[in-house]
Amino acid sequence: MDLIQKCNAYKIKDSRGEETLEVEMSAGEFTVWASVPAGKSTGSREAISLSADDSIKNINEIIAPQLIGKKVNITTIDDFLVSLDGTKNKSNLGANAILGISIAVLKLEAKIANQPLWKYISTLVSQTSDSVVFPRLFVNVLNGGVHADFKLPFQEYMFVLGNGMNIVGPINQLETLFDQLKGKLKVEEKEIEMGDEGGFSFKSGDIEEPFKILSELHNSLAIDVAGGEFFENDKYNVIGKKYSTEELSGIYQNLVKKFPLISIEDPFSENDFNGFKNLVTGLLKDEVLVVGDDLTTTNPQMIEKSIERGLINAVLIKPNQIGTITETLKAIEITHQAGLKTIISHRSGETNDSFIADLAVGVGAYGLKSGTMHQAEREVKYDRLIEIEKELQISQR
Ligand code: 2PG
Ligand code: MG
Repeated sequence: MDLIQKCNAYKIKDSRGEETLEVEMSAGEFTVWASVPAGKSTGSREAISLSADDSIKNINEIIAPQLIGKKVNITTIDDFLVSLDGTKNKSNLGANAILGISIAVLKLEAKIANQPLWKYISTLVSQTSDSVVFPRLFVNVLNGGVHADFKLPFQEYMFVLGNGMNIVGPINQLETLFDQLKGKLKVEEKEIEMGDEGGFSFKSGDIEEPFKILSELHNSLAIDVAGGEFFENDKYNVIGKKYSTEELSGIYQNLVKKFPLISIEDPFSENDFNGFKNLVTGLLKDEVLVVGDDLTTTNPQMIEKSIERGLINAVLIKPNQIGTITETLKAIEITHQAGLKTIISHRSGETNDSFIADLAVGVGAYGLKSGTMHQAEREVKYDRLIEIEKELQISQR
């Protein structure tokens, strides 16, 4: 019952209408599905994803025939996939092919263990809390940068909701806030469009404007600057004006003073280590999260180095940046053991797989970044969180 009997990959479309892959895998009476998202603002140290066609071919012709008959075990299968690929960045088989298999194996293993996925994941990592913690929701409601043709300078403007205790409350609050935001943008007669992650986008040349709008509705905000996307010739080109690292740092300090901004992701380009370091140690101290994403790319070594050098105080976790669940969990463990926070994240091209919701609860992540409910691919993650809360209430009865 715990041997892989069937493994097959095929093409599906993601939230941007682009092709990606889904894996179907069976062992005994159980069948599971896993699909893989794709990013647009990617870090250069991310594992390499191949085209949907190539990665599907690699699964069906190379990986699957060697998996059939193997025991469902995430550690040994991830090790096997890494050595079968044989490269440092998974460019041979494709990080997307490898991740599809890895998530499917984990889901099967949880089924065989007769445990909800989040619960099973919780047994694979050391826990930072005795009770179940729900992630705070980091919800990108104003989309900019490469996700919305640079209408707004920074890539993501987020509401931060919840306090780790429950999930239905913050989700309801999000719905109300999103409606209020829509009303406000209408009153201000903004020409709105939807960005890649289901948030609004409008053209603005004023760095403070999005913060003014959002802070009138809610008192906890976060941004993902995706600083590497507008870094050219040692300068940051923010809506037509060029800033040095120090000048951009000054902008962040000012924003933190004026607005309830609690978290800044990728404030600088992925190799601007001094920028990160000065922001964390000298300027913002512990008041504000400085989150590594393109800087750290869910890579255990890069996370370790960034923590040692004091470049960050929180880490974004995206399984497809590294390619296996085992390495993803290692990245999370390293971060938590250093006393830093993790935020589990979707990608801008998402699928209907709700896996990251289970991952966030299972590892006790501080946050989950999953966009608005106005795209089905993102809504399923919130639906799954609500389901997990129910599962928990039932098990505590
Ligand atoms: C990010 C992500 C997700 P993308 O930069 O954090 O919001 O975007 O998937 O395009 O890299
Ligand atoms: Mg990011």
